[in-house]
Amino acid sequence: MTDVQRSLVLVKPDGVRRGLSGEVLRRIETKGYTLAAVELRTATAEILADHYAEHEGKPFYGPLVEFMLSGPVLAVVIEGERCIEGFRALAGATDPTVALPGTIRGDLGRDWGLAVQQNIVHGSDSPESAAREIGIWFPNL
Ligand code: RTP
Ligand code: MG
Repeated sequence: MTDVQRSLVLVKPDGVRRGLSGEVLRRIETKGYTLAAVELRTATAEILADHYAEHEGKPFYGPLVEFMLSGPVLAVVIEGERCIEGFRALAGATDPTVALPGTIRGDLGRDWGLAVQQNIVHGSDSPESAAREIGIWFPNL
């Protein structure tokens, strides 16, 4: 049964700073997903309050928002059959130290001893999250 999805991917400020935007896009495209939108932009406190509403109140929330404001992000909408789950598999585990080799976080990330896990990418975790997050970052899409 066909289940074409869209997912919101962000190359986070650490990924953009380290010049990994192209590498992330390459992995998305070689997996076979298509790019529906790509835009380099700087987040705002308002956007992040919406985007990370589920994490408000957690100990890492403040450092996470500060990190996400520390430089531009590459906001991307990808499209393809089961791409939400598929991109999460490409990204690997949240903690880059234990993310499996072969994944974006496992191959390209590590612990830098900083206040929050800097793990290169974000990917929507469900169809509901994807619709909500695409609406936040690309309201005209
Ligand atoms: P993402 O939302 O970025 O795709 O990552 P995720 O689903 O794997 O992780 P999530 O639980 O949604 O957490 C969002 C982001 O917050 C930072 N984080 N740091 N204990 C920590 O230091 C910690 N826990 C979460 C990470 O940047 C994580 O991706
Ligand atoms: Mg998440």
